[in-house]
Amino acid sequence: MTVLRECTGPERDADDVAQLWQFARQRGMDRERFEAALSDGGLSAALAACMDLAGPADQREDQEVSGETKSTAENWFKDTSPFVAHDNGRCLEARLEHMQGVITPTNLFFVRNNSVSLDVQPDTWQLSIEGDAVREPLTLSYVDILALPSRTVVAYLDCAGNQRAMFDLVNGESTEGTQWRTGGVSNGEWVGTPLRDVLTMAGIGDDAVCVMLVGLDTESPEEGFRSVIPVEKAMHPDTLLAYALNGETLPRDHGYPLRALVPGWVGSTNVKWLGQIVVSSKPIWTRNNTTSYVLIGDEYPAEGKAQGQVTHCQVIKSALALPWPADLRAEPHRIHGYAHSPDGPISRVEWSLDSGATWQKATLHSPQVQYSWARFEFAWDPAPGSYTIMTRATDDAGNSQPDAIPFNAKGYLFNQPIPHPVRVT
Ligand SMILES: Nc1nc2c(c(=O)[nH]1)N[C@H]1C(S)=C(S)[C@@H](COP(=O)(O)O)O[C@H]1N2
Ligand SMILES: [Mo]
Repeated sequence: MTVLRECTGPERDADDVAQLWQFARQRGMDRERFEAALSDGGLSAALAACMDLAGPADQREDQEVSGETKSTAENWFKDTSPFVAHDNGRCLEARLEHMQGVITPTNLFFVRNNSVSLDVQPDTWQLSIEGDAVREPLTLSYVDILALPSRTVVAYLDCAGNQRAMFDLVNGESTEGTQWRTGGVSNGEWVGTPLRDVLTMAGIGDDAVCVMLVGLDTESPEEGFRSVIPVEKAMHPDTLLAYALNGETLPRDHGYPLRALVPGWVGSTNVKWLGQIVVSSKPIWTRNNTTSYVLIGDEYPAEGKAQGQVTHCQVIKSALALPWPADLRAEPHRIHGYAHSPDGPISRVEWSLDSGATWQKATLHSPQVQYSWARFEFAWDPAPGSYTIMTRATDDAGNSQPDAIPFNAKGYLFNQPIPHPVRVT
């Protein structure tokens, strides 16, 4: 497509080739063949040659080992054993205690599906950009997207329902939905093209108010899992159409070939297996901003056609990287955990053994880049007994986890300090 050439200036060529070579290599192409395609027909010829290959090397191996297309009842592509499975195996909760660093390895990255994981073929896949607030509706192929200028963003992805089980476990209030404890969140390094570049190419108008991102899922409660974000967030340079996670092609469970990355916003806005983008001059009301992902409760006034207050940004949280409950020996430990806030870097994490009557300061591991979470640690040398350890995070903007939050029926955005049960023997 001509779009490719118009959006890649000559100064980007070296970058684009390096990026494409990384992609080609993952699909099992050798350098000689890559160079040949490149000199024959440039970037698009090299990409076309990649498309002739079966798929990312790691995923191909999976299929060979099992001797068939990996399709358990739940259609996972990744090994599900490191996770806690929920909803008949439809959702995979990460175990924070398996994570050793700041970036969550892809094999430990949580998965939240309303449908099953899709197996999309990139050579026939297309993304359409349409709606009454674009002047030049567009259709882009995978090849087109990969050739656009890219951006790398480190960001955590936190499900609106992460920590939902705590409404019950901590506050004794039962809520509807997947009973995530602390692992409906992970932190990744994403590469993609800024959504705003694609919207600009499509001639987005001044009258645009919102952008609807639509997935290709056929089985989710609404055909095509979708999410509506305001135009300001859609045009933010860090909002991406992401095709890589942690240095590799985006895995199928995480939305291959293309997903939205909406940093700091609830997980559901990060639509996977994208197929369509609708730019609208009027608000759009759909399941995911009227009945789902909406705070329904006395303290939350309803907005528009929603049953309550629509979720957008995530909230400041912290959690320990320990099993629930944790069993520890009576000896010195370094206890770890993670904290994140959409409003700025974490400046402080404190921990308490007496349900928040007194607090001690934990150490933060490293500076936080972009929308990354922070890893923290503290030393603890317990005697045998039963404990709860509570943690509380504060960010640079002065926000702290609140002592108590109002109930909402679907259990979103829990962020009270969690009393994590620990037995020491
Ligand atoms: N197409 C599609 N996109 C989706 C979903 C889905 O079910 N279908 N689930 C959403 C929800 S609720 C979350 S929390 C995140 C989870 O992303 P992950 O599975 O890559 O961790 O994806 C979002 N994007
Ligand atoms: Mo979610």
